[in-house]
Amino acid sequence: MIRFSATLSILSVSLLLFSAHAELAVPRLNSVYPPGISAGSDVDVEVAGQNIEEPKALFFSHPGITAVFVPYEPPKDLPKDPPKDKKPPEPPKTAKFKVSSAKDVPPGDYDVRFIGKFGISNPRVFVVSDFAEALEAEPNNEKEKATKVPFNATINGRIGGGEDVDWFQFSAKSGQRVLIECRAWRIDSRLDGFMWLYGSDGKQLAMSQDEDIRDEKRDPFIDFDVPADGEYFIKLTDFTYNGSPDHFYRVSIGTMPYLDFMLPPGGAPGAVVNVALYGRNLPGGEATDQKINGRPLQKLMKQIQLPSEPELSTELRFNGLVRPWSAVLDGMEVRVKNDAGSSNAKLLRFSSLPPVFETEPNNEIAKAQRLEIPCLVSGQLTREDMDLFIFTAKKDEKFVINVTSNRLGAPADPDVEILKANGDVVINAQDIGDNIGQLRFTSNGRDVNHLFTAPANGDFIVRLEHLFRQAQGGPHYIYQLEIQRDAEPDFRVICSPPDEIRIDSHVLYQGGRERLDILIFRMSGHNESITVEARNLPPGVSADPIVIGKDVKWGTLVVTAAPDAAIGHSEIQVVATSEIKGKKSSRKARGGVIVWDTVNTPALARMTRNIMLAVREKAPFAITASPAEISVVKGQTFDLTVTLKRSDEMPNAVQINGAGYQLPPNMSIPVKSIDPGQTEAKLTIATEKLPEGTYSFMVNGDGQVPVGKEKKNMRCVYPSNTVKLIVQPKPQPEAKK
Ligand SMILES: [Ca+2]
Ligand SMILES: [Ca+2]
Ligand SMILES: [Ca+2]
Ligand SMILES: [Ca+2]
Repeated sequence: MIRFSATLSILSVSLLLFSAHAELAVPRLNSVYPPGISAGSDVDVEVAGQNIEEPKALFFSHPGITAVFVPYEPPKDLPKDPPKDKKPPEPPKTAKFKVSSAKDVPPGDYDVRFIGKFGISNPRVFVVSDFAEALEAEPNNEKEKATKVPFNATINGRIGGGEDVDWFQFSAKSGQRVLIECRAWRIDSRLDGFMWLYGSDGKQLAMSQDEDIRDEKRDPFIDFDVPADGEYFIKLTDFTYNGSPDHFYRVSIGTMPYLDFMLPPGGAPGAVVNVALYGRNLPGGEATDQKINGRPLQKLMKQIQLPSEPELSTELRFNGLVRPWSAVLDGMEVRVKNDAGSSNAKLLRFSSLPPVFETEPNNEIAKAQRLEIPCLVSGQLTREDMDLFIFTAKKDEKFVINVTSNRLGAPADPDVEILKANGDVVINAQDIGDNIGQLRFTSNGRDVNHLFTAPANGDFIVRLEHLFRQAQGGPHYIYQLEIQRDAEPDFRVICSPPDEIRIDSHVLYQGGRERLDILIFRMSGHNESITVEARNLPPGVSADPIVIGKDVKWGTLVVTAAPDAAIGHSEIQVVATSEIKGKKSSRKARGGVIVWDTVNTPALARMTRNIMLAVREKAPFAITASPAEISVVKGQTFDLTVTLKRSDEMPNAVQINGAGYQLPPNMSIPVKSIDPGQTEAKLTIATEKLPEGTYSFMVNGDGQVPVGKEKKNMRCVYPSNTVKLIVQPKPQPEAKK
């Protein structure tokens, strides 16, 4: 039961009403170690997770990365005398693969998924770099046993159990600006890193717990000027002294470039944009007086051509981390490269509004910057800064005021007030409360998107500041402020596996059905119905298009596999089409997944780089609802016949219900049981409370399936086919006076 309520209290109540989606075992990928590779090389990786029996392949989101399964061979040199005080650890369920990356794979984060007996897994990040790569070597818990690592390289390691500490030693030269960046939390690890830097004399030179990436405040970063030629030492551990194979990390050490932010952080599709990149070790970068945490920034101008193709300019192509609240943006990534290698990625956002830069001073009403609407202002919120803008409105004109800052990766918490010209506050705009995915893809955030209706003719002022401006702020607190009249409605779409609180993937059984859950961002008042269809489905798999009704933000596309559909996996496309100002427009769905399980708080989730579907053997049961298309006058009831097809191993009852997913507004599905020996149930459904319109819905089949040799019952919930329902208006009665 998904509800789009804004308050947490209702959210937690509604939680009691839905449970995790139940299905047969699907592979669950927890870690791939090492979690990265240098382009043009190969490496043996260890894959750990659950239900990873009979490994077949790894699938990467870039075709230049491939893997071959390496069958298990027992170690030849088992220790003869294991320590008596320690029990030997349970042998982990792991699989080995040899992974290769082609030379031309661009540096970035890619998705890797495991494929085995039970289908395809969730993704994990797999990084391709243009640095040398190395592995930590235990024991390295003391400075004296530090792993010696190359310079301008990335070290892959894990913080294991038992308060593991990892020490590294590297050589650096006087005058070098050395950046030490740990990436863990941002590449799906559980590590909350804590990092120190020491000279060879044991003197602590720097320490970092987490850097200014506000929502990803878990990965340490050290930037230091090498005082003298010599050996330097890094100590890394988990902040809470946790550890496990899931606490993997990558630490890069060297003079590679690092991008902090860029201005403007976007441009119009098809345009050539002159962007000022700010960062460290930038190739040809010039010094500036701007600093972050006391460290000076360089500036580098770069001309960037933005794509003009409509399909590209409504996509987000970014081989870095994208959390749910940023998944609505469109854009591309920007990196720079110096002799040591490539930088991190920053998002360059697409927007076709006329660009403007903020002009300081603009901290008071008398100095508010005059704006012509529509426009997109790029600006910065330094400490104690306030940015005021003034524009003219007519009574009842509607403006969308959209501030994008946190969603661009800036640490700001933008706060917006709209004032009258005399300074009286008209509106204090709220943070974006739109949560399209509830716990599984929690999309509300700190940025602001406000629909403002002018209460009178005259000038109005937007006052923008960082919520904690007294204590925080800086050049990297960048933002984009968009103001437009009658903004064009639009929508973006996320496709997610069905489980709402646990790691999950799209796995379908021959002769069975499964859900692809569709979550909708409706922007600038978009409320039209949306048709969603799947393309590039594997042979033998089909999906009827669904209609997501006006204003509805959630739908379920059902994929059905023929009994003889080929076992395998493929990348699929999910496309949503709707009207924007009377014109049909299509948007490709983006993938969204849970990174780690949750119980009753928002799951750590992220966008994926593709949507994958696997087919495997024989569904335990499947239900079919008929008729598949119904037209009814509002107020009438209609009948639905649900037929059940069981596999030979499945003799049990199946309950038919409408729980755990979004039904058309005010519709309810009566609960019925199809008992052992029976194959059919009849449902009568009322339409009195349904708004007129076209809807798609499905019913659930919920049954206990005997699994394995012991025939242990396992609860499985599978959807029926999609039923299309058209609710016609009631005939108008004679008007009564
Ligand atoms: Ca370690
Ligand atoms: Ca260690
Ligand atoms: Ca400013
Ligand atoms: Ca200002």
